[in-house]
Amino acid sequence: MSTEIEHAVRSLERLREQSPLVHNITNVVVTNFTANGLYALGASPVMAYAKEEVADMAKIAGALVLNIGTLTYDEVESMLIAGKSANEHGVPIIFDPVGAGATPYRTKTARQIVKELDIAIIRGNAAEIANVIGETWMIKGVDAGEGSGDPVVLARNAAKALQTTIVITGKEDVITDGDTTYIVQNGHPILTKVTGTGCLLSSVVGAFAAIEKDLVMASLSALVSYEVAAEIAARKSEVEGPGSFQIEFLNQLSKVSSEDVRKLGKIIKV
Ligand code: ATP
Ligand code: TZP
Ligand code: MG
Ligand code: MG
Repeated sequence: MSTEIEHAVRSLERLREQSPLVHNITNVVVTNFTANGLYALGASPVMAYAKEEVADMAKIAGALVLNIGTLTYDEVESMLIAGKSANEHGVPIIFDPVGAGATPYRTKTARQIVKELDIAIIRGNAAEIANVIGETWMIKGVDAGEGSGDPVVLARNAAKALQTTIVITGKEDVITDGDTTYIVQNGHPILTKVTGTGCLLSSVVGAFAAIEKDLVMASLSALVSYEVAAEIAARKSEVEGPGSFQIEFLNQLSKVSSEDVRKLGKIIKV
């Protein structure tokens, strides 16, 4: 796997050199954490929601991230306007279908977004991805519930059905465009105790997609860098729980090095 790890290392270095602008239309829970996480890693975040400006912001961004965590009618309208502008200007769209399957409105909206826009990458937990493509998988609010399916099969089905790159996260993560598939084995369980670690990851995937045209490799580079940073943060002796982890994780996103990624990155091609 050293070729892929070297690719991830180069992408991380390029991201820090280029500091791409990432336009986020995200939820009210994670807005500040997302902006700080993108800054820490080396990207430039902007949050812009007004329908009067989203088309203009999306077209100058390196990536557009749409996240339906606390969706409202007006926000969905802005997402569609921003998304159409991004598509017209060749800006990759990353979609996080937070809570798809939890309520009929979320499910309907997630399906509307993937139908009306050309989405580059969808990142979610297994339940969210299953519900976007009409498969059943239990979901509890915004958290993945127990599912009996195989995430690799689910991810490949979703990639083929939606013609996009799919990233399903959990204890292990699956990345696929339907043909090429990787599993990432990094991360730490404490990530599930801090809200927004999935949402921030979707925006980090956006930052990598802004500087890397191969969407599978962009996703792989994002996940390995992010999860190695999380592992290092979790190991620090002063991290006693989710509160200090959240702060230390931001520190480590800014510090995670090529050597760390080489030493700790764990990926498998399947
Ligand atoms: P959920 O709401 O179901 O937690 P999410 O959108 O918050 O979903 P996660 O699947 O929790 O997203 O993924 C966020 C990050 O946490 C990813 O980098 C993922 O690899 C990591 N992660 C999640 N669960 C674990 C785990 N048990 N062990 C290690 N890393 C994990
Ligand atoms: N409720 C609506 S959005 C949100 C919550 C708790 C944040 C979800 O963040 P993540 O990254 O999916 O855990
Ligand atoms: Mg979570
Ligand atoms: Mg989520």
